[in-house]
Amino acid sequence: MLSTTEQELEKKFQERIDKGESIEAKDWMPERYRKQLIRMMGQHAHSEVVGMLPEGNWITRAPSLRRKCVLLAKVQDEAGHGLYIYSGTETLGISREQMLDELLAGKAKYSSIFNYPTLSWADIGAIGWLVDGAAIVNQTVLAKGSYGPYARAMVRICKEENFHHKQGYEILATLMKGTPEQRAMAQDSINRWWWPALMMFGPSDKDSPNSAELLRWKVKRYSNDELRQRFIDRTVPQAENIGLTLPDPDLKWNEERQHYEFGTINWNEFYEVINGNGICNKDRLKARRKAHEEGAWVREAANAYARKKSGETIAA
Ligand code: FAQ
Repeated sequence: MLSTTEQELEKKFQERIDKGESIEAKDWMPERYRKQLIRMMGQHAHSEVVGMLPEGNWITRAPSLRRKCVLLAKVQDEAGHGLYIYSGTETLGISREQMLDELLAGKAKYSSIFNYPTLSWADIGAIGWLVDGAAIVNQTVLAKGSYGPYARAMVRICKEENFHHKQGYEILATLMKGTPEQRAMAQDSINRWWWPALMMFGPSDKDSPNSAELLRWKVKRYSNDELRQRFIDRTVPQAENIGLTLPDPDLKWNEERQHYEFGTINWNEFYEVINGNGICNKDRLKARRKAHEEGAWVREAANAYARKKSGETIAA
């Protein structure tokens, strides 16, 4: 039960949101708003970091020096995005250590998409084109969300994601101009990544328990289904341009709705993946735990250096 003062504060808070004001870290906010943001931003930060693993898998096998440099830079960008969003989440009163503990204990979610394996070089193209493409559709809107630190992080991140998207599309366009084997590799990759990319937008609106609250607080500005539709509408013509077939026989343009219709998503698969039973869930967590343990000395050294520096400042 909220006290009268809290009810009054919540009312004023909602008025600020409705007027389109940005909420900053030191502003009053309902506990639930804080919790929802910690959940969503934490999951987002974890996604960026775990998202380095499928692509990192191909750095040593990139087909040319140019491709290797570009992939290395992309993976490094994702690390930066993770750090940015962790910092943004810390403004809400949770520490990075707490967030990482939850991830490593298997309690915190990260995007379903990163539990699929990268089996061929074309998968690096598919991730850039489809996964970054979906992330851009989602994040361009999050950049207009109500929580200032998150929205501002999204502006910068989206700029980088645009490069990622283009490099993925370019990889696939190049393969599609290549030998029959290269074209088959690109098509096989899209056959595997298309449906999981659509699942990135979350469950359909009727099954999305968090959407109503997040939309009311303008953290989300569009629903999961609206953004999924936007992504499909943008992506189908891009596939046609380079001769790729999206693996959905029900995909067709609806002139009246001015949208593409599409087939049924396998929600059973989605829930299996987000509940830890996807193809790579266990491997991803194992890799993160190993990196965390092996990086302990770096954290210790950085902390010792920070202590030394702050001691010097106090002495001065
Ligand atoms: N995967 O009630 P809703 C990237 C969970 S970044 C896993 O609809 P909400 C960059 C959801 O958390 C990709 N779990 O939830 C990159 C909730 O569980 P909970 C990440 C999912 O929050 C590219 C439950 O299902 N982007 O790709 C997923 O309103 C290339 C019920 O769902 C973001 O995180 C999912 N796909 O809407 C990096 C963007 N969908 O917590 C490397 C920010 C839903 O109640 C390489 N997040 N769940 O136990 C969002 O926009 C939202 O959180 C949604 C979900 C849209 C993902």
